[in-house]
Amino acid sequence: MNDWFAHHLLGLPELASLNGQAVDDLMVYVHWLMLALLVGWSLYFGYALWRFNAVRNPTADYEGSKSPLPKFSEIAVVVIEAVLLVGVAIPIWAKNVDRFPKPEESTVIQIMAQQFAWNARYPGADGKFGRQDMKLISSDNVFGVDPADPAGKDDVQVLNEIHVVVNKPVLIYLSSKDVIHSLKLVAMRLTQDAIPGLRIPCTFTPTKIGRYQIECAQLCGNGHAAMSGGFIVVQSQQDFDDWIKSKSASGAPASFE
Ligand SMILES: [Cu+2]
Repeated sequence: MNDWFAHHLLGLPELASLNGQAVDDLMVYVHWLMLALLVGWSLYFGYALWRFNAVRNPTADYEGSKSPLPKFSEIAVVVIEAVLLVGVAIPIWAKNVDRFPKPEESTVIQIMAQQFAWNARYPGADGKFGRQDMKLISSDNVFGVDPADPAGKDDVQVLNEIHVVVNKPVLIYLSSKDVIHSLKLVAMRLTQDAIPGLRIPCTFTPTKIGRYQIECAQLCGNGHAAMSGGFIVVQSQQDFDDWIKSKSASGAPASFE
């Protein structure tokens, strides 16, 4: 019932992550409440038009309704809203900003937003990122990678096409090279600001193989719209391994002019 409501009536976009179900459920609950309020208020409006019209009430009644119903229905609405906020919304938020999957069990990616593209970096076969230093950051080394560190030799850097493995948690460390951007993955129900100087963890678990658009959710300059040229590609472990291999074999990291 909830799924039907979400996709046929509310028109929510395609859902492709495990964590996103709770977000959709919350949206459905809020809309059920709004629907109940709409119907309730409409019925009351119709009743008031009939009950208090001039024909039935030739002289005005200055005391109005004495029914306790309005007070109880208001209290009920406040209670339901409090439950939605404290019992549903805040726990979803708390879980998403506080509980992250173990790196060993995840696809770990560093994402560096910049005007106007998404750089992504993978640790490669050894599972370790090479040393990075802020002082080394330049236009063709956005992650400040130290070329002398052997752990970084097999790291893979890509631009605008970020591959992940289906049904495996993705652990992203998000940052920005220049201004505030925001990584928005609608199908994954994930939105996180990318802030220069901060490395912010965020996570989702993709559940459907496919190609999903990345959007920037902060107006970040005149090429802002171009940042929707980024994609998340969800694939099987085998396809992902082949892709990483082909990328690390190609040597020099992709860079953005
Ligand atoms: Cu942006």
